[in-house]
Amino acid sequence: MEKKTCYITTPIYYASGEVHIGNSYSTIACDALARYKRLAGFDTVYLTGMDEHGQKIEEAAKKAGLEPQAFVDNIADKTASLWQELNISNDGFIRTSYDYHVEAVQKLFEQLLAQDDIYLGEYEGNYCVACESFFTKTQLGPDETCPDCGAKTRIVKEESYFLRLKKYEKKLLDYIEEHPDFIMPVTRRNEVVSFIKQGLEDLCVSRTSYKWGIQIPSNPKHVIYVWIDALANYITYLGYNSNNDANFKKYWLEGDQVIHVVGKDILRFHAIYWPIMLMALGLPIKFRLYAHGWIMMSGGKMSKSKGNVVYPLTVKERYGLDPLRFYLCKEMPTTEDGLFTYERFIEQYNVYLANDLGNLVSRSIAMVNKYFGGTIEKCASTSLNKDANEQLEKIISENTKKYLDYMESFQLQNGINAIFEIVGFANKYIDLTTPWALAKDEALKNELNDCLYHLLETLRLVTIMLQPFMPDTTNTIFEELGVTDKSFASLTFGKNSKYTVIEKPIVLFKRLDLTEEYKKYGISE
Ligand code: ME8
Repeated sequence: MEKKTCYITTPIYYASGEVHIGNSYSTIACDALARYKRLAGFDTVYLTGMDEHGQKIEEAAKKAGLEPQAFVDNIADKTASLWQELNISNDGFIRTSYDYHVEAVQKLFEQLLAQDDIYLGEYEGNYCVACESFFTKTQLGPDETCPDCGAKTRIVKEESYFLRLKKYEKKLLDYIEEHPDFIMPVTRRNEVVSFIKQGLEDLCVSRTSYKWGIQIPSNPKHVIYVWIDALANYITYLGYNSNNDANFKKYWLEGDQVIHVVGKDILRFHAIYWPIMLMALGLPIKFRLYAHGWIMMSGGKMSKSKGNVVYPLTVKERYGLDPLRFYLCKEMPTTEDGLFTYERFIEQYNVYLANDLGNLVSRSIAMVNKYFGGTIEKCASTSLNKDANEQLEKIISENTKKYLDYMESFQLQNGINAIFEIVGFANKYIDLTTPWALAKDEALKNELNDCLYHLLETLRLVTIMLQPFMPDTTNTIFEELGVTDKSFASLTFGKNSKYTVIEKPIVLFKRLDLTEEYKKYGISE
């Protein structure tokens, strides 16, 4: 049977800033989702990339004394290698300055123009002459002054192209109503619905005030508004409007799942402009949108001016990559913002990774070595351990199901919590069955075997489920357990009948001492 397809995308990152742990979240979270989907048997394509056009980038390049292309080349290289350092398993890395993307966007713009979904009109707004920029009413300072330089703005009219949003307002609302899972979580969906219900204005989709963008072929003094350009990446990458659109057919038109993951700040673009663009192009909307919250610092938003920016490689160098990936996925709830402080990071690291998981691995392996010379086989369940075994197996089967359900709907925090329900109980199982006491009585060899087999099976299942979050650590645990089948097909208790474990497991997570860390790094956040 052909595998089902799944196409997962992150937003494409602006080529003007640096990736900090806050905005690294979208990519790390999507990576966990993509790894999960592959394990769940989907033919998965995971796309990320760079959003390289627009005035902001043109200005940043000028400041750096570079041509815009050279400027973005540099940032794209750095970002792509950062994703490698963070073990991101993306299949594609699109850049909006790539020729194939530019050509495909030009074609779609001209199509929308020809069919009158885009029309030439006049943009009227508050303009700052010194800054050569338009500002919306909400951006303006007191007395309609420029928010950047403080000068008085004036009302200026400029020729511009507009995308008809109003025309599609009702159709979009109907679509949202008929597809309750289109925008998740529900709170974000409600935000979108109430925004649309206030009435949509046609969207200005061209600019003449800067050059670094995709030109409109039929009127080259205009460049295409950066969001039209950027949103289209999701289909141009697949070959839409090119002479090889096999992937577009396979993963979009005939695809089983298309998932866009975005931060809450760019919800509206993805939940309104993008589906309307697709409707106007006569394409199926196809995607499901998951909007996540933000990673905040204890003092609020991360920003250079506050001096509270934390970079992922700093955390990786100090504490390893997997703990960072784990922390971010575990800390971000489905509907709210998440928090990053070193204090909390260290606390979570100690509780979940060093204590709960790390100890379970090392204790279990040590006992198999000590009592069975490193090899253990499946045996019949014994009456002495009956209650504990039943409880453990019940917790495993309930939480495995929960994990699969949560992961399917991008609830990563809940997914991790389900795994750690199992880990937590497995540690308790050791106290309930007291293997060290069983070991004292040769007549209880079977009971001891039964207990340790239960522990190793539990660890195997936990490790399979943790793979999307901690790919390196889980590989190490698999090696230590001597397990080669890492697939979801083996995600059932009792599937593995024999273990030969490593003699000396490494310490996966060394306990951290907050005071020591303060001393070393002077961490203030
Ligand atoms: O928005 N916590 O790019 P971007 C969590 N180019 N997520 C955060 C965050 C934080 N503190 N700060 C930013 C763009 N993000 C556009 C996208 S797509 C067609 C064009 C998230 O580089 C943000 O919400 O500003 C987005 O999902 C991602 O980082 C990239 O943001």
